[in-house]
Amino acid sequence: MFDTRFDKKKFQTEIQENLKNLFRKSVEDASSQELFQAVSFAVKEVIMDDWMKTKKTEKKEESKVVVYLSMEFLVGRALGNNLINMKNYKMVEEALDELGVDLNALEDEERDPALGNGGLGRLAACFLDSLATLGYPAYGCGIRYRYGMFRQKIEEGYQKEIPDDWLMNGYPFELRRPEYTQEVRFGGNIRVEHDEFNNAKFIQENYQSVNAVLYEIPIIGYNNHMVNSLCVWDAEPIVNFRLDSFDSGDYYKAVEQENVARNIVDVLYPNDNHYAGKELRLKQQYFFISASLQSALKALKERGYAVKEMDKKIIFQMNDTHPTVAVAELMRLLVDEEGLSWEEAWGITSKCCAYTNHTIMSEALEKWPIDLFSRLLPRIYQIIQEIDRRFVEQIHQRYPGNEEKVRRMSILCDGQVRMAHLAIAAAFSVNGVARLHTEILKHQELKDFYEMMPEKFNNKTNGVTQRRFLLHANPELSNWITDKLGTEDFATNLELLENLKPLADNDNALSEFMGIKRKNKERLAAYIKKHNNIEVDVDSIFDVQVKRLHEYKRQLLNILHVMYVYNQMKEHPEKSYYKRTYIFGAKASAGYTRAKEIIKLINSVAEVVNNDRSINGKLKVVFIEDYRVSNAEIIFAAADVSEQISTASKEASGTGNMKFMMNGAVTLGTMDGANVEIVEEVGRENAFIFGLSSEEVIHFEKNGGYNPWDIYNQDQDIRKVLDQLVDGTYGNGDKELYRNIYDSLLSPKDGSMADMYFILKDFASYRDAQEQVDAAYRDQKRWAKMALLNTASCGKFSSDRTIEEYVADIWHSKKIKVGEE
Ligand code: 475
Repeated sequence: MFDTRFDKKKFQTEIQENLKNLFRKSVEDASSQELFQAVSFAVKEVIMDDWMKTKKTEKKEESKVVVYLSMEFLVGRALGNNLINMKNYKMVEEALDELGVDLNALEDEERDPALGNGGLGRLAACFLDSLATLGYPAYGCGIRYRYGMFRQKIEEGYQKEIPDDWLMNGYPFELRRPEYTQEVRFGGNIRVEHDEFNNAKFIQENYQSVNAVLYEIPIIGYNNHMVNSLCVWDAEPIVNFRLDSFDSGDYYKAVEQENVARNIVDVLYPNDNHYAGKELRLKQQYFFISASLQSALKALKERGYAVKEMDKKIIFQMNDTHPTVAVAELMRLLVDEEGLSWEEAWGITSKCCAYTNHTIMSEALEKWPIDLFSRLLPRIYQIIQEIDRRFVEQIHQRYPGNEEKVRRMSILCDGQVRMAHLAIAAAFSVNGVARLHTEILKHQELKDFYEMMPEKFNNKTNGVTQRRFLLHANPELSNWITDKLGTEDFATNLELLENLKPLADNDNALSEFMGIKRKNKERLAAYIKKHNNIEVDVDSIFDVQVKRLHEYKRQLLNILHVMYVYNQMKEHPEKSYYKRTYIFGAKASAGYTRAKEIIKLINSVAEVVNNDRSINGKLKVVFIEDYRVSNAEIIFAAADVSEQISTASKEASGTGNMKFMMNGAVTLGTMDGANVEIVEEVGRENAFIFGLSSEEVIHFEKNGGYNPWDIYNQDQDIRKVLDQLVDGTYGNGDKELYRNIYDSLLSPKDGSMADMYFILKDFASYRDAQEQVDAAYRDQKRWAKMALLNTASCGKFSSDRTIEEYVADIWHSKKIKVGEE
């Protein structure tokens, strides 16, 4: 079904017009990039009408709006996704085909807007897609980074970071909205003045300020004409160049201001699950929060509401602690600017703010040094002091005399501002992102808070959008499902996939299903040939681990196991091994040395293994450069095995696991994060589960770990692999290259716990699970069944389900319908 409002002829003319007006060219002499621009602007033109209607309807219906505050939105390419959601992909493909243009090739011209690191940023993007699709008025608020996540190059096996100049050719879908510009102030001092009633007024003086300029990016609902906005803020100097000040000192001041402003939004910090404590990062946080809240407050008033009605009309969902200054900024706006009493303001703030926790990794906890914080945000700091004073008073009341409690729970402690504590004290809702994760929050990490305020805690298991990760990423499979179910409705109701379950006993369907997998493997093989110049066998098992590189995610366990398999092949050439292609994709944060060493190790193993003719190509290792949303789509569709092997308790949820499952890959994983729920849905017999449980891990951690030397001494295969880290096998003769990795597993030099992530402890059990994978794959029919049942059982993991839960339990907002005028 096509959207009738999209007229093919008109669309073609529009493209030609755009080419003429933008580039003075015709279709024949335009470059692919120029065509991409012309087509995107033509698509945007169609979007505009729906966008205007959405805003109108939203006002008319007096909707409560969800404001999703996030430092990251990893939206990925827009063109193809927008066409899918507008239900015009095929029509545009045809229209372009008639002009002799390939839509697929044009899609590759779009730079991924990579305004996020990994899971947290991509989740925000999936949520926006679901909100629009379900018809909920919503705004994403974030930063228009000049440089997004760096582009990764692999040189001699090492990661190189290349700046991501994603705006180089301009971004056709965004809209600059200078009329919404907000001023944001930093630094200076606070002067207190008293009015005639002796009310204190707090006046910020000697501050530096910048303008926050709004850019809107349309977020298109699926087949419903709804268009929400992703609002990203750019920073500009307030003092503009004035030629008449060219000769005076003002000129230099103007240039200086320009720099101060520009560098705020220069770059996305490339840390995933890690807090670095950089002043500029705090500046970024306050910059986009202040701009977003000021403009939300203005919009509220413009719509004719009183400030006191705010909690009926707006909800701020804070994506981790990064936007948590919102709590204090809202208090500042309500008390200092709107003249509300502290109690009134707190009543509103605590009804408007909700907080999502995404990680229990201690190195990710945001704790700002008070001196830095109070210097940059003097008034915000005062407000936090008052919030803390009142919160501590509550703790005292509840636990009289328990100073230890106060020390553990207060917001300000040991010269630091603990952002998670601020978020929990202020928010009416605190949620984890998978059932296990929420339980760990309640009973371990945030135990004190849960005990005192159990009503705030709730779980919202993550989900992913099937529009991008099934319809767009895997058109072959989507078409097949449509055919089998006799409906396309799974695009908005993923639970319908369970009707595929009977096909698990239908040989014909199974072979069709695996035929589609094979086609997708061919597509990935072509990508690998083009980018890595490695030939991979599409009849081998595609065993894939793609995600950010982090020690807790244990890419190291995976590659050590590959080293083990390779040893086995060499030692026992008589044994049979099912052909396997181990595929990795991962960016390491630029400053994360150990993660970079692991990338180098993977590439070294690839180099050795792929060039050893004696194993007859039975084993290949591929490291896909620059893993990002666009190539992820190709990778998920082609995977047989989904590696989800984090140390139990460490991966809050995982969302890649769901994208693999949707595309018929079988999970090889630990009982961690959402894996637990995936296994619950698909059945344990349709996954490969191994390793310590989260309870066991937590128990070992509390008791100072275990002794990895026992394993080294007892298991000669593991010993051999470990020795190979320091005997030059994979270091081109350099024995020191992987010494740090070796030491971290057996005897860390920095006094930390040996094998912190239980890699050796879980090795044997992982090896067994891998053998089960091998055996299961040999039985082609059994494998096909498992794969199909994974797709058929993924219904729960649509972000549509997640969003409906947020609405029902936290946001309480209402759907709108954007109709014809
Ligand atoms: C979890 N990122 C996944 C995903 O809920 C989970 C970014 C900047 C600074 C510090 N940390 C980050 C994260 O913490 C993050 O991406 N967390 C991830 O959130 C969505 O599925 O398990 O690791």
